[in-house]
Amino acid sequence: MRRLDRHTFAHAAVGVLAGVTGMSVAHLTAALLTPASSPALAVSTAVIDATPTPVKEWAVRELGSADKPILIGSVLLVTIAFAAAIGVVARRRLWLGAGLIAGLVLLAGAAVVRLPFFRVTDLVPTLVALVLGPAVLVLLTRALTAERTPAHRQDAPSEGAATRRSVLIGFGALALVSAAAATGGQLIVRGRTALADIMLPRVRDPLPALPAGLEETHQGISRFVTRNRDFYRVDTKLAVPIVDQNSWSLTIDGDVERELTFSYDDLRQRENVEHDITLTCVSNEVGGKLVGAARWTGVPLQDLLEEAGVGKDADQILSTDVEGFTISTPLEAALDGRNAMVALGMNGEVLPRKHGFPARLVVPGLYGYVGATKWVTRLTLTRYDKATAYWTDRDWAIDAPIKLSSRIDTPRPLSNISAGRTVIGGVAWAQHHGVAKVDVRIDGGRWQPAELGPDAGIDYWRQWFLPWDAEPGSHQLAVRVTDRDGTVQSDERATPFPDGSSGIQEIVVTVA
Ligand SMILES: Nc1nc2c(c(=O)[nH]1)N[C@H]1C(S)=C(S)[C@@H](COP(=O)(O)O)O[C@H]1N2
Ligand SMILES: [Mo]
Repeated sequence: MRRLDRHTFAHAAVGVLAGVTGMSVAHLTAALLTPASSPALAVSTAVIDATPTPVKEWAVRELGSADKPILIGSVLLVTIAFAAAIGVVARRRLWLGAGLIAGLVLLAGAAVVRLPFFRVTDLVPTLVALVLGPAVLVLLTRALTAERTPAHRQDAPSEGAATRRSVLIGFGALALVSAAAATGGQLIVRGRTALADIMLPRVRDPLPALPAGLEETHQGISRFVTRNRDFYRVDTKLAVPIVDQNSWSLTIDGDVERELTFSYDDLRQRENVEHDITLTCVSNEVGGKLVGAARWTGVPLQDLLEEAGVGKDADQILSTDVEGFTISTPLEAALDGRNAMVALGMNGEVLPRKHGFPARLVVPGLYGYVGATKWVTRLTLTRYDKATAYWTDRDWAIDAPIKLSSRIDTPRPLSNISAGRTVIGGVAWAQHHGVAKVDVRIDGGRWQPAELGPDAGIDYWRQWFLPWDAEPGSHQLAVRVTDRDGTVQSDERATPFPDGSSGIQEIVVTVA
């Protein structure tokens, strides 16, 4: 019985190695071609697409930016479990095992074919896995069986030991090859994402440099300008699209007088402008982290649309990214004079790949899912009753202005701080209306006005702080913002679905 267990383990390990070798070498192949066509990533993408909206919303909320690694990790674990079982099957029925591994790879192939931007060459990584997986399974299973054959054991013990050694060496070598291929794939993708040599277009009338923010004087308050590397990221991609700016273009079509197509250089050579805009995700909870503020460089969206000639029927801009993902934006938001733009730069740098290189939309006042299309390649003027977009197909609101909100950054919720003079501080936003006032409430008392940080316009957040003589004990701190039209942040609690969270953040801290 014991021997049987040990052998079962060995065969399960063979299955795992076959699965892992296939997946990792395929991943490396995909890294050289189209990263998202890696079979493991394609299956994860299919899982995302099949996930119902409430579950997705829960995942973004509870897992934040860990949602993708957790998803991919789960897909890998399930695959490895299947591969282990197949390894055990192959011990007695070798060709059935090989067929099952091939079946597993073909399932992943189906996920690759379903990718929205699928081209036939995207199947190359799958083919690599289709050859490697069954081959490794057959060869290792045979080697294991040979090692146990009585002929070796009795007649030529030294030969048996040699076979065992070569089996172990084979195992080790394959494990190393897999680790190297998977790591190599990741490094290649990272290398391909470097954008060091591209220059940002010159801006005709540069904005004055932003003043120093409150973070310089009050530790713990979010930076006035979110650094690109700290900027939140929300999208459906498991592999950041790697777009070649030289073959990329932006087309404006649909209900327009003339269809226009701009190359990357066309956009760079046009008059570029700068705007300070705070971007927020509809999935952000009150007090959450899915918000960032940056200075964007790019071309006014209105100029491009007017050049194309806006038709009479259109009421939405359906934007499409390089992989076919869509976002719909109310046309009015592009034409009502707000600083909507096709952005090429972020905080003085070329748009990072994660944030949409070569170009993305930024529409002040709208949540990202209705106005901030990254890797955008097409703007189609159409009607809401004719075409729908990715998130609205998943029941999120069609139009979604950002609700005004405020957040306490310091002290941290549930933290322990020492008694005495300290500050309560954070950020508040009321996009496209502007922050007029931030109030803080301590232990349910009266709302006290906080001091505001520098002002970068109505589309940009404000930092705020209130000095506080903290006395020992447990305290409740709340914050609310009022915009320049006099609208006060609502205390009515709403979940992010379907059109953004509302309510007042209230935290508890312990002072000792
Ligand atoms: N192509 C593409 N653009 C996209 C998304 C996406 O999934 N795909 N997500 C949107 C959402 S929901 C948000 S909140 C913003 C986030 O932009 P950021 O990742 O640069 O912060 O991008 C928007 N643009
Ligand atoms: Mo979002």
